[in-house]
Amino acid sequence: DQRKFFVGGNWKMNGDKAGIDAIISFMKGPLSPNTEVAVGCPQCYLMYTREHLPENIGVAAQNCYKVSKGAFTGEISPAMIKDLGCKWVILGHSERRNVFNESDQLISEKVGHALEAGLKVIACIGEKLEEREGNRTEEVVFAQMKALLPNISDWSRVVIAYEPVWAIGTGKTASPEQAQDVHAKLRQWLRDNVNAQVADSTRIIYGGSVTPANCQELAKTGDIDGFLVGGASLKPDFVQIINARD
Ligand code: G2H
Repeated sequence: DQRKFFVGGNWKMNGDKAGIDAIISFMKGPLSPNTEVAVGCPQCYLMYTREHLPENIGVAAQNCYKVSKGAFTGEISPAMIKDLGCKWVILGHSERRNVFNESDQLISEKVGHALEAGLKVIACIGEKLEEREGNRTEEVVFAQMKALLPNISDWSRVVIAYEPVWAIGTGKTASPEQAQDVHAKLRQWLRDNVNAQVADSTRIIYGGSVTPANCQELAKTGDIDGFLVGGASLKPDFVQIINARD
């Protein structure tokens, strides 16, 4: 399989040092060697987490800005993330898009700069409930992909996370059929708009209320190459999700 199963955690704005210690202790439990793992942690804990987590688990920032330094109060750059020894950044999460009004254009520029600076990127896309109900899912996710395209210089360092907004933190997971359907369309989109090699090798992971109870069925479909896990990544459940394919 040219796409190694990838499971990302997204702690969002949760945790403190004691909580991170607890997560680190269950992350030492046996993890499938067939899964690549990274955890997205709040920026103030990036260094602490990187220093304490086993080396084979990646650490991701949950956001960054589109330039390397300067007068941008409150922002952090990919160069800073790298300087702490972290290799990943999550960009375009629906909470960044919808709570903080980040546009397709800004997210695309952030992805471009993060890649140029040498980070690997988990780029998130996904439709809202009213868009799905209006049969606009394809149109929305294709537009999000199109916006990213001009700034992606190296697809081998990009993981696409498809996260239907109506499934995020709601306990409503997309069914394996619903998720697989969108993942297959995204892969076809890559084939048509980039090339066959990128379509075949790019991991497209699913996010939105993934739990130990639903991860195995989702992981069996042909085009779901892993997960981005929010709530469940704070609990030992995360290990079961990492091991979903075993
Ligand atoms: C979607 C997901 C992680 P949760 O945001 O990115 O969160 O698993 O809590 O729905």
